[in-house]
Amino acid sequence: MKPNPVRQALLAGRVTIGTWIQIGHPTVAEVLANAGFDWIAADCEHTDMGLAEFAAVARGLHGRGSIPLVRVRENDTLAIRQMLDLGAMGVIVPLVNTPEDAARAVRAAKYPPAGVRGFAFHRGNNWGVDFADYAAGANDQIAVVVMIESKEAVENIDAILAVEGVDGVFIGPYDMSGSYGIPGQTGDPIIQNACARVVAACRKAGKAAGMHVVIPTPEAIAKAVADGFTFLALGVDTVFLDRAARSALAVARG
Ligand code: 3PY
Ligand code: MG
Repeated sequence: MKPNPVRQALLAGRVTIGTWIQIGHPTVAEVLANAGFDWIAADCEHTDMGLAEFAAVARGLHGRGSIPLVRVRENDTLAIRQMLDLGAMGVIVPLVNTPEDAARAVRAAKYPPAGVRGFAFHRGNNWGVDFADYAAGANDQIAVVVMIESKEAVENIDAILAVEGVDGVFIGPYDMSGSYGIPGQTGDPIIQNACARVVAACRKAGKAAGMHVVIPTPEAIAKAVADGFTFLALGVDTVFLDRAARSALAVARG
């Protein structure tokens, strides 16, 4: 099984730059992969994307150099297993608030004895052609990233990072702001301090800190890098489309 450069970078503290897909169509995957992102995450938590749509996205990414990741629907054994079987090289698991939540996500993503993933012929192992190679390598190559997006998760950050198999965390700034009672106010010092606490804990644990720069202005990107995040998601397909369309229209109307 080929090494997964995203997992290697997560554990080595190297920066990777990805983006986020909400439109579950392979054309979107092709266009964004051609742009050169290191990884592309399909968002199955907040969209209508299901198994068939993710498979189509993964086919769009195939051979274009962007590693397919999935933000799974929820921290559920089957939700994680099926996406890995469809060829995801890593999962981003939402709303992980405790070390028990983190351990559940890791167990779902790993083959026995480390976890409870079931063996089968599937897209990830080339429909069984690469069964032995994939079965031997998957636990070391599949990335498990847990989302820190609540006050409870911030308070448990050291224990969550101590769970073996957690390769890094990814902050969800919007949910986090909601859990602190200030929805959408991601720049508030309360959220900024929570983020700094998470980054410091990741550094200490030797694991990656990720951030979704949902609206990727040059200032927002520079801030995420300066804040010490190494696993960076820039934008969302829908946001790119919206901003580019509005800006062209504003020029034409003006
Ligand atoms: C959040 O901000 O809560 C997110 O999940 C962003 O991806
Ligand atoms: Mg969220």
